[in-house]
Amino acid sequence: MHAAVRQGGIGVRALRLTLGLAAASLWCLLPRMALAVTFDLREGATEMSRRIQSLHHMSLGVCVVVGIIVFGAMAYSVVAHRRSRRPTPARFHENTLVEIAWTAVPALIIVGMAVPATMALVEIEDSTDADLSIVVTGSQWKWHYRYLESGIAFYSNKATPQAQIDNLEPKGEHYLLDVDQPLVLPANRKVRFLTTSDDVIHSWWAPDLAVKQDAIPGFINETWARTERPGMYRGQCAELCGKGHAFMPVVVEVLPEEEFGAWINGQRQAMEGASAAAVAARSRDWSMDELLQRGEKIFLDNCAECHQRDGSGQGSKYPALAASDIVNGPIEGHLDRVMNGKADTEMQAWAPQLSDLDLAAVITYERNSFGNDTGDVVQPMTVYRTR
Ligand SMILES: [Cu+2]
Repeated sequence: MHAAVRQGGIGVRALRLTLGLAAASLWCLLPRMALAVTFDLREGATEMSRRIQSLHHMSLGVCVVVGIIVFGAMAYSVVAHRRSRRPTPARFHENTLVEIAWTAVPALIIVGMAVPATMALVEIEDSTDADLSIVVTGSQWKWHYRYLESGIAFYSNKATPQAQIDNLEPKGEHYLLDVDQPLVLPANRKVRFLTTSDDVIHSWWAPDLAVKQDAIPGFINETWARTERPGMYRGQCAELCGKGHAFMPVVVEVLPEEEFGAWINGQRQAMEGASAAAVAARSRDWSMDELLQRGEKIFLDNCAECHQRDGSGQGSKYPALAASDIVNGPIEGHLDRVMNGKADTEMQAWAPQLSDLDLAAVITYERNSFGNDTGDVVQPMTVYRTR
């Protein structure tokens, strides 16, 4: 009798200690809650991104409550039933009620979490009734966007200057998260994304749009987003895709609907302007200086990442251009390599990506830089005829 009272007293003390510790740790954690917000899933700019965030909060809440109960019970049991207190343990087996409870309660919790999550997933997969469709193609290491309805298409290259990457300049605000031409979408419209790839597996990820879709060569994956708030949203490739993986940002600019219409018209005019400019570019001869100046920029934006700004390359995978046989050999061979790439290597075909003038400029630059001194001037017309 005496011993039972003593044991009961210790049990209550242990319980109080456990609860006290739990309360104290919660109290200590409170100031850190604000910090936790920065690590939270972001709210994003779509109804779906908010839904995903609240699903995450719900699941996290359930995990925290279950964790406190389970670890609290464990701590209590370890303290209250320690060997020094109960040298002779109780020996009982089976308790139907407890067994039903510990099966049924977790099952109910799982179903309670799975139902809303599955409903969200089904909706994410449903890209029917889209207002416009965009083919998103991953390409080492940039994204290409094609608007199916209007035919507008362009590459979206990283805009971070190579000098910032090489630590020659301080890093800008949107370091490696900036592109020359963002994907432009209308607000409040259901946009269907058809993702695929030119080479290896990439993943198009725009966190604020709650879209992360693998881009796989030979396959087309579908997803969609309806963005409510106009603005700039930034993301990146989310599937390790080679050396330039960190250098293919995703930037989405969401415009109010009427501005989007104007943007489409502007793009159409720009495409017409570009073909007129291409005709003008090849109808005259360009001087060495003009081509070198332009070529250096094209080289730094597109080639320096692999071949290095001084043309020294990086081992056999990214050959040096300085004293290279191809760069110093016949112009036709050099043109072929740059325009058509090399199979089974990361040297891609630049003919679809650069204009005649840009190709002429970069080839002229390579043939007359890094100690190469061919004296060759390659004209846009030569490139045009090679296409
Ligand atoms: Cu990647």
